[in-house]
Amino acid sequence: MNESKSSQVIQRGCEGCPAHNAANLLKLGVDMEEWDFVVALAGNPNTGKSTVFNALTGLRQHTGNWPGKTVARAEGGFEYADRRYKLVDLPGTYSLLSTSVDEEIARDFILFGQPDVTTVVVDATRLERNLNLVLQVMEITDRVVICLNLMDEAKRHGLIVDERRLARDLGVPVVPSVARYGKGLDDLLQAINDVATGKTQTKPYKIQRFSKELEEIISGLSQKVRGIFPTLPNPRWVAIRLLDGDERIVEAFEKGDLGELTQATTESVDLQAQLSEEQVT
Ligand SMILES: Nc1nc2c(ncn2[C@@H]2O[C@H](COP(=O)(O)OP(=O)(O)O)[C@@H](O)[C@H]2O)c(=O)[nH]1
Ligand SMILES: [Mg+2]
Repeated sequence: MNESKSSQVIQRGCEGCPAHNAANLLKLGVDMEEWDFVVALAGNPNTGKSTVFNALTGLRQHTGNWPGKTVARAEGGFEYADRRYKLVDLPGTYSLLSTSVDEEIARDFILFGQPDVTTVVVDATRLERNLNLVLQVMEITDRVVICLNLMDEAKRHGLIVDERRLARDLGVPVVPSVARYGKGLDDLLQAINDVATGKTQTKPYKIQRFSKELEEIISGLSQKVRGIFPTLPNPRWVAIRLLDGDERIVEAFEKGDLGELTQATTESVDLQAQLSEEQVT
């Protein structure tokens, strides 16, 4: 796998400083007052996400709904290496392309909340299908840890997964686990802590590489997006979604949702109109 140079889109603050956006998280229903770091749990349905969540948080959890949605949310907390971690269970999804409310919730949380770590729980027996989501998450954030779960099932089926090779190819930590029996979860905590604190610097493989012409257009549009929304963590990703005609992102632009979530500059309205025209033509 080749690394795409042009896709280093997330800027880190100081090493070891939290990366999350506390103001956006509050709008997304997560109050970070009592916590040092926030970890999002993503994954396809039935990969053991809830099992991991329960194992890590024990009884320190509560459930509610996502703000403005009828989708249930579980959140909880744990402490590790003297740091207080908030863990948020995202809806189980196969993709982040926002074709459903679940996907929209998961995507908005990662995009706007900028969690310190996004842990993607994957099913080791269905790696190919699961990697689709992993690659999409890695387009939005660098701060990813893979929990390679159901390793007992993989073994039972005679599947050998080379987790070291996978970690090298993906450019992020991969931790094998059998969440049902609590196996591998200490290593998972360590990996999460290392990414949260900046001890591990990830270098996620980016799948999206385009022709020179298209790269130039993306780069120009990203700069405009950045100009309008200086605090947006990933203008390149937003530019690609705009060019792709992603309805949710286009709508967010038009309605100014993106602005609200990311503190747009005051002259944004005209440029927003200009941008949405540009992406249609
Ligand atoms: N064999 C095995 N089963 C697991 C493992 N992790 C979770 N499960 C089981 O897989 C099923 C789905 O787990 P759940 O946590 O609800 O998945 P979610 O849909 O991703 O939240 C449950 O019956 C779990 O007990 C594992 O590592 N090995
Ligand atoms: Mg679940």
